[in-house]
Amino acid sequence: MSKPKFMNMILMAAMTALIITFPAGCCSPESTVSGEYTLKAGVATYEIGTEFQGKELFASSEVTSYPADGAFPAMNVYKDPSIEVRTFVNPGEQNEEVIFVSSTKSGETMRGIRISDPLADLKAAYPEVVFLSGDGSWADENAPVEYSRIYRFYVNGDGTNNYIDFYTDNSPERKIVLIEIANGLDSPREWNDNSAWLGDGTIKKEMPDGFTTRLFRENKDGSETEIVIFRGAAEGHDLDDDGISEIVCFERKNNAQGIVIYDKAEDRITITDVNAALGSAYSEYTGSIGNIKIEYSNCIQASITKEDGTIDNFIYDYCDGELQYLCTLEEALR
Ligand SMILES: [Ca+2]
Repeated sequence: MSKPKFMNMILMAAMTALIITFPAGCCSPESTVSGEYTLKAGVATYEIGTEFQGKELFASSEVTSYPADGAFPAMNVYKDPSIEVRTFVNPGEQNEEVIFVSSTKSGETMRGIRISDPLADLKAAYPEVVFLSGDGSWADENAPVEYSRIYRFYVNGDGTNNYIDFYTDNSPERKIVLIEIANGLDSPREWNDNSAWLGDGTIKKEMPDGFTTRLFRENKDGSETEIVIFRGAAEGHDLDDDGISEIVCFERKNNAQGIVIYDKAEDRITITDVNAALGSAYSEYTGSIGNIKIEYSNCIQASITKEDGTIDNFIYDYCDGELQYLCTLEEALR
């Protein structure tokens, strides 16, 4: 996924939500501004929520204007080789308010973090920073920046949804390749608190190359303990409906897929390898099957080869490391 598309998706989502939530003429939902949401770039300083002062700096650079749309104010996007700034043009006035600043070259935050700084320096300067995503962008010729991880910083209790995202590369030091500071509009901070798989906020997922999934534990001292690495993807699903997501891994082995479920029992991680447990050659999470009946859409399907070479497809319920037979796949389909 290329970077511009990704940000457009965020902005489009934000635009839609803003129209619903804020009445016309009100385009600055937060009332307080923290000096933390500031990027210094060369001689200029850009702070989220303040009036845009950089027009002359961008005079010879690319400026793209977007007209107002409903309650969503007009937007200008200023780009030069080292920085990008987006502004809202406040309705009824001609001043522009900074809502987004990013840099891949010369930007520096208020706590002195710059492009190329290693993750260790980021964590030292921003102890509050959290691992947001390890599903990066790789080797896409359209992507201006390739990154591996995103770490997010919020100022505690400042009443805004503003944030700073630090994108790192995949080198051992995890050097910062992009710093992005934005008005989060009305996307709540809680949206980013959805990764507590197994009810454990220290368990994280990343795909270091886009094909391989790595589950790891982020320790208090900033170090990481690897749980597993495998070819394939992982998703969180609450298979036993107790309000806590298990980790459903879609492992690719010998051109076949096997579901492996990570669960927690008495503070220990338990592992259920469906193909090994059932003797199946292929297994699938039923939520991935388009025409499954809703009552079977959070189960496991396994394909078991019989002695005569034909295949039986069965549906199983998962709970506490056990797979319980429910019905055939045929019966579970609409
Ligand atoms: Ca559960």
